[in-house]
Amino acid sequence: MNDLQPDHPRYVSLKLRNAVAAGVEQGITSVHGLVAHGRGEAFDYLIGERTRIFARRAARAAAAMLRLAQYPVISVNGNAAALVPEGLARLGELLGAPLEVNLFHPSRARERAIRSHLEKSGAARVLLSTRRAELDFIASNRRFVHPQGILKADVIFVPLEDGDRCEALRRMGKKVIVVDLNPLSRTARKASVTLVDNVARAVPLLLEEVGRLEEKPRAALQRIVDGYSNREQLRAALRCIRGGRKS
Ligand code: PTJ
Repeated sequence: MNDLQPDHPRYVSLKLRNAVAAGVEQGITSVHGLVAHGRGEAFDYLIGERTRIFARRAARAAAAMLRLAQYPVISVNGNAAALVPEGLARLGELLGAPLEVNLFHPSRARERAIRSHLEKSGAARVLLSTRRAELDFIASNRRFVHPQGILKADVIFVPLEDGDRCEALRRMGKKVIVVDLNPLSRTARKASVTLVDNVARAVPLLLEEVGRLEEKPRAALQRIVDGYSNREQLRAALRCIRGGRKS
């Protein structure tokens, strides 16, 4: 790793880049994850590398949806595991939800490395994919899931990924909350709630919101969910990227 100093003008961005590169070296992140991260960096640059109002609104709706869920599950890939392992472990703890490792680029060794990394970061229950349960409407490796995890879940939190599985999960009648810096991606457009933000900022924000909504009655949580429009927030994100409006 390079010798990165906190006074470097691009310190935070470079720190995250280092975390993903370290993930590859540790066998957690796929080499393709570096490319995906670079794409994310470009979008992050365009939104000013800070959490905008559309992400805050989405985080609130996401937190309410997770609080209302009967069986929430947190899906983890190689990039999310490298960037926010403690945050995901804490979210699982707050929600009483299992984490499930679900990869696009198949590798049993990487799945095991991610599980051990998440456990070291505090996760109580980490599931791996199985050949006993498959999702409908999807052909990629992501179709293999755990029967007590994504297959059973009614609400799934998915920090960044490709779009196929999001679409499949929605077609199976599940609610999907995603983090994706690209508001034009299929994942962003197909999700129930999309936080257009860096996963490194979005997960702490979501943790805060989930904590804040702990005591809220179900009817109030439902009103938050009902009042949210993902399409509107994606439009707001696009306006922000085009520089047409302060968001
Ligand atoms: O670990 P695996 O095998 O499951 O593979 C994971 C990757 C990410 C490689 C795989 O899912 C993939 O190829 O994803 P895509 O199709 O490149 O999509 C990644 C999306 O995440 C893009 O829309 C990026 O803009 C977005 N993204 C990248 N980094 C971040 C991000 N969004 C939020 N925060 C980030 N740090």
